[in-house]
Amino acid sequence: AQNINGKFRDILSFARNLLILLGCRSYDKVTEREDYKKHRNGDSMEKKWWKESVVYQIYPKSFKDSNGDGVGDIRGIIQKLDYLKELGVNVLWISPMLESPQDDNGYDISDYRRIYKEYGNMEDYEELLSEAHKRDIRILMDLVVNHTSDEHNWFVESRKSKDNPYRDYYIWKDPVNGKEPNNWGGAFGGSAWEYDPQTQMYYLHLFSKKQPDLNWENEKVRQEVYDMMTFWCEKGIDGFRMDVISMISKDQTFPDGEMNNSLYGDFGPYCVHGPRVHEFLQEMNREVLSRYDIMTVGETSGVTIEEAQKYAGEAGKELNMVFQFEHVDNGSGDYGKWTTEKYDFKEFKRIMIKWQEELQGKAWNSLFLGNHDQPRSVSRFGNDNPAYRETSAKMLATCLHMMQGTPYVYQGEELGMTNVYFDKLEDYRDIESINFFTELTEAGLMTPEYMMKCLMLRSRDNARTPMQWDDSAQAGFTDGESWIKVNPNYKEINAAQQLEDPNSIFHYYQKLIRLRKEKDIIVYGEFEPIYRDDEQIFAYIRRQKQEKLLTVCNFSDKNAEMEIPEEFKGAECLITNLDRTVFEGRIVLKPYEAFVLYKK
Ligand code: TEU
Ligand code: CA
Repeated sequence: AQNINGKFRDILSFARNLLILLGCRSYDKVTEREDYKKHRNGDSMEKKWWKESVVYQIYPKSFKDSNGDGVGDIRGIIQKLDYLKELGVNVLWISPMLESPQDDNGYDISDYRRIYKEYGNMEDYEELLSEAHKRDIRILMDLVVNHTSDEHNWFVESRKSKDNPYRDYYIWKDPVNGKEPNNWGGAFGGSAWEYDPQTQMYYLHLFSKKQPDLNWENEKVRQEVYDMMTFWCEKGIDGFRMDVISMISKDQTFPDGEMNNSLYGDFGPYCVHGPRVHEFLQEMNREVLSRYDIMTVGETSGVTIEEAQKYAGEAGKELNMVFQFEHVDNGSGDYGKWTTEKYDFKEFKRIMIKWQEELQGKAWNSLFLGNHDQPRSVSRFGNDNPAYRETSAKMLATCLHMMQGTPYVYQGEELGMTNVYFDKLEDYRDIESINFFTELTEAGLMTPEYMMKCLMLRSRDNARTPMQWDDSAQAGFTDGESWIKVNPNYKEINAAQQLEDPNSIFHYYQKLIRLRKEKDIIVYGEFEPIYRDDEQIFAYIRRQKQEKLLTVCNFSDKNAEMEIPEEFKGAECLITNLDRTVFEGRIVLKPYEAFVLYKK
């Protein structure tokens, strides 16, 4: 069967090349393809559409509900494509919309070729693709192939018997001394092993017990994944965001992990950047990715600079880029993210500079401060006190969008949406938050009061409250009962109000995105930090031939003094979040002040 599939893909690829040669595909597709091949063959830091892009992440459940059932859906996204076009983004990463029991809001897929019924159907998805493409907006699918749902047919079969043909699609182990095969803890609390009485064995699930890990050692599993990816590429999707792709290869000895303060052992050293991960991704590239001019970004929690150069090296043998998480994992405590510790600005700056300096010319950066797993960026890294919220949100955007790499805007970040700070457990929906509240308080490791404070600051639900479209009931997200409460500040913070206000955060993002399109230096310029050890200011210069760009950001709620470098005398101010007019000599920055100077 594998052989036939491989042959099928070869025929497909030959036919597509023939069509291109016969000019049946538009010219730009051909150039992109040639262009892409050049990149794939490891040419230098060449120009690529995905390097010049700005990506907008949509969490479909919370974006826009079109049929009043309180859950976002595909038709709701279609309704908002013009809003996204207005913002200026040109790629959408949409969190999973495939069939799922929603144990982890869609990151538990039970059918890779069917749209989740509450989001719509295949026709809706095809209409979304064509409507987006009409607006020159590309769409990335969220590829979740480290695990499936336990309701996927493969797992339903696999758990039936030890000799079922699907048994080895998953990772099954015998009990050891009547207990779990090792001490690994799951990322959502509890053991990473679930006992299945039907065959009296344990299966591995690094996430929830309804998310059994696929066995990537099994070539049949890999073939199934490549066939499914080809199916979606043939439908015209423009790429993949790859969920926890750094975890697909496990150390086959499955040894116990370090306890480091928690109730279970750490699986990280044995499941992240495992022994065959690059072999598998190079195979995926040969079998699927290299046959299409698509964009790929790997979610590689725990990635280092060295690993990133393998996953996303300019040679293009694996992926185009990866997400690193050092900057958002900064400030973790004994129980990981469950702490009330504020992040450390100097450490944040050191990490961001490291990734800029050590990847440039070797691999491509993804730039983000927020996503569906992180607290709202203005609450975490800025200041959501009404006096500073807008200025600090614009400052954070300036700092991120003037760097080298592809910027990612998380839905609502362009409005300066804030954490919701739910103070009742029943308002939470996220499996990770609810499981850890129970686990850490029942084990007596945290008081319920302290853990509630941690949830209010760090729960993923802070990023999952409905998008705030206007000041009507439920923020214009739904005219039904929303699956999760709307943030009460929607009356002050919403898209309608900001579209009317030329000085809104929305229009500031729109200008930053436009600058990236207009000025090559923002995409391809060399990165050079200045004020490296300053405790308040994050400043850096971008250089390209005789052009230069200076970005200055005051990350503090205090004034900050600095000297504008002489070489920027007479420079043009491209954008600023306050009303400064003098950009020379010694200046005093106001709290959260940011600006960008440009000189040819
Ligand atoms: O997240 C992987 C991951 O590491 C998460 O545990 C995340 O970093 C953590 O929750 C932050 O506290 C991916 C998806 O982005 C996430 O939504 C899924 O829950 C997870 O994989 C399992 O698919
Ligand atoms: Ca709906």
